[in-house]
Amino acid sequence: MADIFSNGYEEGDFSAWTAAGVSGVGATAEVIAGAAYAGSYGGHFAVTTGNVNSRGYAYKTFTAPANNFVAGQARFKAPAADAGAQFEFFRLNRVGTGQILMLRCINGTWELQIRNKDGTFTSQDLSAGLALNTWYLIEMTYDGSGANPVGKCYIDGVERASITDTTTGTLYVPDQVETRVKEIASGNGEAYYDEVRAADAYIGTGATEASTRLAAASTLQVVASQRLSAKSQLQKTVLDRLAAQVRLESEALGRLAGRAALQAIGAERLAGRLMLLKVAEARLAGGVFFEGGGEAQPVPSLRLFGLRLVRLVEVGIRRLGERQEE
Ligand SMILES: [Ca+2]
Repeated sequence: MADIFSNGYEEGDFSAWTAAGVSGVGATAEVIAGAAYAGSYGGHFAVTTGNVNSRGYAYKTFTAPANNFVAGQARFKAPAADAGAQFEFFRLNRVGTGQILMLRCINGTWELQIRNKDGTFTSQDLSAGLALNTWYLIEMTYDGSGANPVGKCYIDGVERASITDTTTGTLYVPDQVETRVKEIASGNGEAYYDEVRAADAYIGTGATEASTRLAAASTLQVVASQRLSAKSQLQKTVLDRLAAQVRLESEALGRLAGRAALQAIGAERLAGRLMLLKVAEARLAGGVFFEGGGEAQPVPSLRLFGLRLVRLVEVGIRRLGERQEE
């Protein structure tokens, strides 16, 4: 399925259309915000009562598809003013010939009308009517690929009418889509249109090309953001590894510091032992101990030994003296 034409009146005017305007008396054709189904604008068409054959319209002409299949689709809303009116609405036309398929309303009955190859017209009521003041997705398809052309009307993706043209004559494949209101007999006729499309196959309720593009763009953004997320995950992993490495190095440093502290204690013990060895050496060498290059000092224990010895000698002398006096 390929779109031939797609327009939601978002230009704010009919500049995307081949032609637009009014014919007769009491007719309106305008692009207004109040007619928007989507976006900011929609097409609004109206004819006041009593102006038979007056119309407001906008049509887009294109090259008829080579497969002889044309679909026309639009968001469509008929306001309460249409009750009891007889009006023409959505159409697929053949330039130079006129209407090929048309949605119209006769006193509240909605019908599809087809132009047969022999130039006669056949109508068929839709199997379900359209409520007023309600947006519908309307679609008409003309399939001229077989011996007998078939015209169909779908409402919200459900087939509501199907007419097969069994006449003989000239095949006219539509090459124009038209949003319009034309008074057939009486009443106030009015319609809102938006998101009008023409395609070379049944369009259905799927997304418009524009929304498909938006969806594709958003998918790309999702992919991009997933890649960013994956990249940031990798960066996080690298950062985690760096943090783990720093932690390991910090622990190793702590162990080194502990070892250094132990070595310091060991060095102190060694120094103390060395001191004891020096004292012992000094005792052996004659009772003096040199510390830090200072004066020779008697080793305290030797001095005490000496003092005791002196005292013993004194005591011995005194006892000898006392014995001689006896
Ligand atoms: Ca719109």
